[in-house]
Amino acid sequence: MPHTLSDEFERLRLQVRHFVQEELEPISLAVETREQIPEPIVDRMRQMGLFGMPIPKAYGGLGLTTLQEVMIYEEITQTNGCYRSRIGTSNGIGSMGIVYDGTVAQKEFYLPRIACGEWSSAFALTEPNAGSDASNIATTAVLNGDHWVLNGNKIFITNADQARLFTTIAVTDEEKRARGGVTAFIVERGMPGFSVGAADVKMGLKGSHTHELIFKDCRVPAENVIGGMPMVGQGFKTAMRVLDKGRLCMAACALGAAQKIMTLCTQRMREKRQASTARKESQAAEFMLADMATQIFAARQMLYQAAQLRDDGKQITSEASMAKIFCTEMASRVADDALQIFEEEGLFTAHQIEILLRDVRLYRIYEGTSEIQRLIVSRGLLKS
Ligand code: COS
Repeated sequence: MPHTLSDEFERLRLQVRHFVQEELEPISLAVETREQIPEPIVDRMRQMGLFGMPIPKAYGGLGLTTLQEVMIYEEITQTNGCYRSRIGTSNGIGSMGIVYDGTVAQKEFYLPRIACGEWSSAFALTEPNAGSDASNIATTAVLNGDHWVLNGNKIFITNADQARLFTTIAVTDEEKRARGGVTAFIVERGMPGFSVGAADVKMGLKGSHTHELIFKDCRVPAENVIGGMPMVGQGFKTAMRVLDKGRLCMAACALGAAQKIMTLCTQRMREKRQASTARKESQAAEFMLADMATQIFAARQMLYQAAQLRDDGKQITSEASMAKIFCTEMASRVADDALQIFEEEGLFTAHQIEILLRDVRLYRIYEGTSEIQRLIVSRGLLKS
């Protein structure tokens, strides 16, 4: 697979690796228990440009390719997964709709603010009756003069507490729905009729919060349709394209977490060997470790190739779904085996395995369940 990585990128990768080892990992347990990333750490991420990774350089971002971006996510997920979520939701699903389909004015206004981390963004699609079945959303937007009026509720919205901008998907034509009747809007915190509900109490990614969003006669200026008037009705496609790439990033997070788990298991088994406390089931643990390495190797090839295909301008809807299925399900198996290797001690938070086990489980649900990914892959096959 041809991929050349520039010296500039390698410097960034090394910088992120040191940042993870020296600044993120030492406080990752504290972040887990306090359920909060300290703001000075977020500032460091801003300084390093991490909030602008996939945003084009013309708008103040780093302009990374997809392959480079997934490689950086692999680095960042060598520690608590919530750090990635804080950055990746904003420069990923929260803002990519503007990168893909936004007007020049929208790009010029919003992207530099997002790229430098001054503004965070979030992606508002999921609703109580429209999780996997995204085209079933009930949030409506009705044009009234020079404003759209939005009504409805969104749930499980990651980073809603931090975000200033919400890429919000709403129905603008009940008849057409996913085929010409759904529109993507830029909703800003503070717009009349918009509010953020209480944080959800959830399993995993404790330092990354999800909330309900409430739109009650929320007035959004007409110019805040992503892509302007020509894009009214085209928001479902925008959302699906955003998710295509989001799924590659999710796969990268799972891969990074699996790598981290394998590193912890390797260290653990070396320590046991040195202390000669290895019990007779150690060969079983060795086999588990070998299976981890094999699956991680396969997952990495698959993800890198899917990312490279995207960088080559190919449609990667099926490949993104396959990579997400494989990487996230692999990470769950790896985490489960790691608990066996760590035995009782794996249950203790200090060893991190139980944190990682919970976190990677979420990746099989976030940005489309494994079942939805399988549906996308099989539909693609049957269609072609
Ligand atoms: N890129 C561009 N366009 C896409 C697309 C993609 N990846 N996927 C679908 N579309 C287009 C289709 O081509 C179709 O338009 P045309 O009729 O003009 O061709 C339109 O969107 C409707 O597509 P489809 O018929 O496939 O829609 P469905 O309602 O059957 O739903 C799935 C498709 C199941 C794939 C979608 O609902 C989905 O991804 N659900 C999961 C949502 C999700 O991941 N939620 C997680 C929370 S958000 S973080």
